[in-house]
Amino acid sequence: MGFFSRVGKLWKRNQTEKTAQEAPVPEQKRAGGEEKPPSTAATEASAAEDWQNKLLQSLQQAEPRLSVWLDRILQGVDTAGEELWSRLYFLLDSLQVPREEAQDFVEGFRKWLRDMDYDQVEEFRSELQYRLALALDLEDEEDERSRLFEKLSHGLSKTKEQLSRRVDQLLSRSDGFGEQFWEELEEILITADVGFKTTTTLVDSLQKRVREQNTTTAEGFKELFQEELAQMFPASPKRIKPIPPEIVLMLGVNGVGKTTTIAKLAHRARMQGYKPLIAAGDTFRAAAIEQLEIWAQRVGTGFYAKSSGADPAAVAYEALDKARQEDYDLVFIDTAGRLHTKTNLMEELKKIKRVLAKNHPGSPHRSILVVDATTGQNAISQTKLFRENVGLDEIVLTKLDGTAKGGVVLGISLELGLPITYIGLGEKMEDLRPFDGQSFARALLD
Ligand SMILES: Nc1nc2c(ncn2[C@@H]2O[C@H](COP(=O)(O)OP(=O)(O)O)[C@@H](O)[C@H]2O)c(=O)[nH]1
Ligand SMILES: [Mg+2]
Repeated sequence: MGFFSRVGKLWKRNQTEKTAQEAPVPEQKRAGGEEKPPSTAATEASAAEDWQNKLLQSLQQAEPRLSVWLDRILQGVDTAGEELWSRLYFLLDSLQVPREEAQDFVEGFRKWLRDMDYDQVEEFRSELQYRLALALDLEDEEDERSRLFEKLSHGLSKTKEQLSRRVDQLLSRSDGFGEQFWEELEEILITADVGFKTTTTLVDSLQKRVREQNTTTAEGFKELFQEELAQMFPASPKRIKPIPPEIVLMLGVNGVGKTTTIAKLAHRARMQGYKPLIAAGDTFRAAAIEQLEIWAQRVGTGFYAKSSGADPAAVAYEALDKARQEDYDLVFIDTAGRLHTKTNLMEELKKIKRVLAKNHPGSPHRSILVVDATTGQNAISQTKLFRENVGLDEIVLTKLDGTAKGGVVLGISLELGLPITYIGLGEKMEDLRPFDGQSFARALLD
């Protein structure tokens, strides 16, 4: 589903038929956004008609793709303001988005711009496209996929330097695939934080495939390598839709990006048409509660907290209650991450799980561990610790941007067999994206 559920269909129809000419004509032409009073002067009205007709024509002739449409909408607009709102409304109207939903979308975006203090289109264009892609259910569209791939490729640049560039060098100076080659490959993988066990498994199966397929060229090897990497990632399991509210328990050590990841996931969910509630289960520090509340306001989701020092299990229980009473369909529960008092933390997390399961059988539906890629092999030991003590369903790997230790993705997947569902490629909302093993392998080795 999407923020604008009906639009996705219209879009996909346009996509398959490739008949932009069929783009619907807006029911009523609107001169401006909410705040603009209806113009009285006839000349003003006809000027408005004029730009709308031109824009509509331009949209109809454009390739039916989000980035292209956004280009047309933003042509000649450099800053946020009435002109931009009018055009956005016009686009949504042309896509037959019901007025109320369009208003909700535009108002939400304006609030975000105010919060973030953004004014120039160049500062927020990307976020606008991200929001539209989610709201229109178009994240799978080729444009968005290639935008993500670029981001991924860019984010992985240091890991690539550590891994693929060295593999390339090794290939260019090696003469065939002898003992020496495999030893050096092993060393490269281990230095890139792939981990000992994963490296051994990977090199073994590569060796076997090179022999079987009689690979002799560097290109041939790289192809095999990429294939082998891509198939190492466990698929994200298909999940049965839970009885609402769906409860997501967010786990992870302090500083890994847990709170900001909750904000990013809640933002995604909201843009996709869900109504999320964020619960402040990290009651250890007052600052953690405040930080989360600011995020909830920014993202425009519900928020539940008790005072600092409160029992986190009680927070979880009461948040569940609130979600039921107020029809939230998704609850993200933040938790503490102080690792130096390990046993207490694990007991605290287990208790949250027990209380949830007792009061909402089947919940928490997802226990997500957030791990920081820059910690390399530490990420693996943290994952093991949480899995053994609390149980895990998914991993979100943050801070892949700017680290050379991105090889840890492979270790987590192969050694622990846990699906990585999202990766963090930066601090912006749009920098958290679904993980896809194929793209990852391609971005890493291309
Ligand atoms: N570069 C980068 N920074 C991130 C990413 N995810 C989180 N951060 C930053 O990491 C810091 C700690 O995040 P926070 O959510 O407070 O961590 P928590 O202690 O686990 O709740 C913040 O400055 C975030 O902006 C990411 O994917 N990339
Ligand atoms: Mg936090």
